[in-house]
Amino acid sequence: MNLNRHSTCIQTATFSMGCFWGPDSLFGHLPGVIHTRVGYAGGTTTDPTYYLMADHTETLEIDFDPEVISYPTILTLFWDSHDAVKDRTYKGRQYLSLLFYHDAEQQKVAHQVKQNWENKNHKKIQTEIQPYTHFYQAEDRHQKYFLKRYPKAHTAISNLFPTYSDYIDSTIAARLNSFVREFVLLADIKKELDFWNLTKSEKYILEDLLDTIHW
Ligand code: MHO
Repeated sequence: MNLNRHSTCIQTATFSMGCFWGPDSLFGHLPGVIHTRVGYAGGTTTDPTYYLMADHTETLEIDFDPEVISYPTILTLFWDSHDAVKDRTYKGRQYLSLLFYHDAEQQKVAHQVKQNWENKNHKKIQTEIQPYTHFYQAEDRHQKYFLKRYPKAHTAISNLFPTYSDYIDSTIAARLNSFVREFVLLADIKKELDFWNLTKSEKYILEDLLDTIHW
């Protein structure tokens, strides 16, 4: 099954704002956000891991449909949801505030939204805004981290997918990883399913599962 929200035009946003578990669940519930993944970016070493992160930073990457959610909306939530004003070097570069733009348009918008945020809040943002070069996906245990605290749900949903990485990459896993942190109601996820590219039977199977899982 391809239980993903459908879109013909997908863009990617990549940013760092502290421990990546939290932003994964915060951004995962937003209609228009199709995939989320956590990883490492911004450093100079190749193939970093959690224990060998070197000068990389914990980073969230999301694929989104700009017709449903705009890049400025994403960036406003980014700056509203972490402290980008204070010095964040207490753990080297692990928890820095970073923003990686994917093209000239994102670069322009990033500086505009930053300026607006500073004017509104009368504070100076320290976020490093830099061109995207590479994102290294983190180990499976860090993906959809909070959802994994519900092993029955985790197993039931993952069984719908051909591979584990299809499940980790799915819109439904992103939404449920938000739901368990109370960023979204199950009822709202169910309503949203009408806008996904599901067949009748896929929708039925998913709704039935959401109704019967004991959270
Ligand atoms: N070690 C911290 C943060 C983990 S995060 C993936 C904790 O256990 O909360 O950096």
